[in-house]
Amino acid sequence: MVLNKLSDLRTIVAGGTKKKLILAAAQDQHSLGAVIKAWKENIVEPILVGDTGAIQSICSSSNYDIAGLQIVHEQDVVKAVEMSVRMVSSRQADVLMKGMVGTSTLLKSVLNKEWGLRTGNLLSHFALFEVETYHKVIAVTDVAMNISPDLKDKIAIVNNSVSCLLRLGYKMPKVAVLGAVEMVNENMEATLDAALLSKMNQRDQIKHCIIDGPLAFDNAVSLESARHKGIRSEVAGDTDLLLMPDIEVGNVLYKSLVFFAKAKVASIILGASAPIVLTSRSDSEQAKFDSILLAAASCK
Ligand code: COD
Repeated sequence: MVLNKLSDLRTIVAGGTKKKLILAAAQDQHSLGAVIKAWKENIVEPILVGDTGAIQSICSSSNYDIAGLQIVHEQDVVKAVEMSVRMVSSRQADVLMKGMVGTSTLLKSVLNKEWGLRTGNLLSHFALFEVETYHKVIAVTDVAMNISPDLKDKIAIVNNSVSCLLRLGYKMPKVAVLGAVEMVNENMEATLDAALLSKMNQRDQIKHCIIDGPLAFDNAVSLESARHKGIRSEVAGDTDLLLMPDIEVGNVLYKSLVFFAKAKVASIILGASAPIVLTSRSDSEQAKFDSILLAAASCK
């Protein structure tokens, strides 16, 4: 199975048990809006950790009905985040979500060696896009966490993403490793890594997916483009997952899809002991809601 729309994630969530989500430093308007919508639609059971007064004030001015919702009071943001991470780490909840707190504060807590959500795996960012000009949902990694991944990191990033796609119901996701060109160029490191990843996949060193690369963006998403260039590839034109060479390329693609192509997006951090919804302030309430849906669907 593949996802044709982000809303297909609802079917996966509906088939499982309801997941508990902790919103850390919950006094954030858009995050609260998305979490309450997900609660009302029976997608997650939320626990809000943060400044009760500020949470109630946002909810009353936005007409959010939170009667019956569990709130744990902690005014201090750093302490609220620590409390939230500890609750997820001790299995009191299945998903962690970032509220009114900086990304680095949250990640530092997540990476805490004593009580964080480390598993020994690399943590990586995973985004799903629904864009009108592509025939199915397309996953993109890593556009927000690992700055300049080396080959070892890229293997971990592919493994994180492929495991997530398998949990979402994919069988053999098709992975395109992007470069600026589709030929191996010894001066372009991304193409060398791409060729190595493809060969490792052929030799079963990276399993449960079909990897091809280097592919330029056009060959990855358009069979016609690939044919024009004489590329024979099982992945070209039917990619499920795009592996980015680095955060700059990835982040520009992310923002281009959202701002120019009006793509819908859902994103989470993978590789920790629980999925983390870590959307940015510029993400819409819909993107935060879809990210909650993705986190709930991707739980083991
Ligand atoms: N996975 C697992 N462990 C990690 C990871 C990771 N991806 N990154 C760091 N660690 C561990 C290290 O092993 C180490 O034990 C500890 O965390 C600290 O490592 P540092 O000093 O290399 O990490 P930091 O704190 O300097 O940086 C980690 C960040 C994730 C903050 C950094 O990689 C970063 O700034 N990424 C980009 C975030 C960003 O700006 N995104 C844009 C959003 S739109």
